[in-house]
Amino acid sequence: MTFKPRITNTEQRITKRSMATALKNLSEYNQNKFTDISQKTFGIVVAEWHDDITSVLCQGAVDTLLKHGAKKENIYINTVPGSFELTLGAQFLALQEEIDAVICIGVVIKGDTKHDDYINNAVANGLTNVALKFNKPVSFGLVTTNTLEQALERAGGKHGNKGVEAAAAAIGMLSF
Ligand code: RBF
Repeated sequence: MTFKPRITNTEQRITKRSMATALKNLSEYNQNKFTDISQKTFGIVVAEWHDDITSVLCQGAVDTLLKHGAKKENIYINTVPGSFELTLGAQFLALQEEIDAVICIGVVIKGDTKHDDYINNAVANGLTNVALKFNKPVSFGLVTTNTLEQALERAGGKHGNKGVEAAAAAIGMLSF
């Protein structure tokens, strides 16, 4: 069986798309190609470490899903102790047939030791594996910063809200 991809206007996508960058700080994304998500079900996994920040990221993700037509009753939010546990949390959700996409949210702040490297790499690899294993979008809303201030800037501050972008990425992949 051959798979014929739908051709999209790449140029338009590239010029219109602008996640937070040094030049453009607010969370923006190309919603032109978003599919109808009114019947889609989302699972959000949120780490409890730095929960004052992860809760803001989670709210950003939920608001974005609702803004684009998801139904409140089709959004499931689960917490895990820390970001390291996001991978298994994502797998638990991806296993559920009714869940169409998983959004993972955490904040890892660099400390005196290399814990952040281990956690961040494990989460990046782990979430990639879950997405490929279950053939479902699993988005990486992990804020990895050197300082608390930098994390706050990415949770509704001058660098936007990475929860918004994680939700937009999940919708974007459902629209693939
Ligand atoms: N979890 C986070 O989500 N963010 C952190 O910044 C974070 N820092 C940690 C620092 C150290 C030294 C350790 C041991 C754990 C940290 N965790 C953090 C928790 C980690 O993600 C996980 O929940 C625990 O290691 C238990 O598996």
